[in-house]
Amino acid sequence: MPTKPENANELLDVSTADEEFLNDAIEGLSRKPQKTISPKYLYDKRGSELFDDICELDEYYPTRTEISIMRQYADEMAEAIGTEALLVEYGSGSSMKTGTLLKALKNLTGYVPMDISGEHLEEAAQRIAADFPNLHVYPVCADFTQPFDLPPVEGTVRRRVAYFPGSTIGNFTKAQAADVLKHISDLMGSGGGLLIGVDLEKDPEVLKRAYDDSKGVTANFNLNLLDRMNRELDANFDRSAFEHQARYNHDLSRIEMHLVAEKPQTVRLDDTEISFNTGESIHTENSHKFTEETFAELAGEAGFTLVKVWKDPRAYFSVMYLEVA
Ligand code: AVJ
Repeated sequence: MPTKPENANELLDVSTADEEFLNDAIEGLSRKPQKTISPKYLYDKRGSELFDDICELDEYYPTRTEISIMRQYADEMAEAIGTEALLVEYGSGSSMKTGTLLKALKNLTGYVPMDISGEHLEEAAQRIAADFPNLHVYPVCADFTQPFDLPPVEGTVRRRVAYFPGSTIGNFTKAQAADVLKHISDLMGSGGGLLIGVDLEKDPEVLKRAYDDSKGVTANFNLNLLDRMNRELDANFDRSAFEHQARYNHDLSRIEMHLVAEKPQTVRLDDTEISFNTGESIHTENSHKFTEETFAELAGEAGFTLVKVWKDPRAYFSVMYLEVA
């Protein structure tokens, strides 16, 4: 790891992972009729690496489409955000999208990358600090589904703006998303902003290919959760007895990822036994898709007003700018 640039501040770690992981896993896998587990547990170091691989896949259009929108409209976004802003990124900023936005923003007061994966965050924060030597970087390791405080920053902050790329908001149920958006609007405060990536509704066949790619990278990303529970929770999942599935739920406009048991089996988690019938699944992730109207309505409940929307020519993906009244 290169020497740490002096404009990269110490990582603030407020996450309480291990015992929480075990309790959440036992609680979720004991649920009837549908076993579930939070998608946040997909993102250990291996999971984050596999997700980076997913972003390179032909079938997985969101990342490259969002990057093309950022490249085309970053100046307009910077115009909407204005000067002397504090940019708080929900996610560690490892993506090119962040660099494109940081280049366009006019005399940004500071940048706060925030992620649940401390290792991933530290690397990304130091890279950003090296690429933008005049930018104060304040990495925060936190779980953004819970309220958290921002670190003290140097300089004048005229406006706090949250940056939430990747349509990660789509991973939450509507109720959870409304809570997260409320946390964001509370933290950004009156006059604050939100620049967010929102994946749009489209042909379910396109979506199923994007979440079940021909190379099996997404399958590995999903199955990695079983490896992680074996590694960190001393479980004894037989990965080869589970199959990855991506299902489109029309009523809820979402893709659902499942790990389906291919035979009856019993798995041990600590001193708890979890049994699976053939075909029974663990629901591991949702990816909700929106229209401008459905997202504006959801964000409106959290106090946001839609200001501007940028889309790609196929209207596959959008980046929206909203403000807190
Ligand atoms: C990072 C949450 C936006 O839901 O599209 C990619 C994660 N899951 N392939 C998404 C993901 C399967 C991705 N997000």
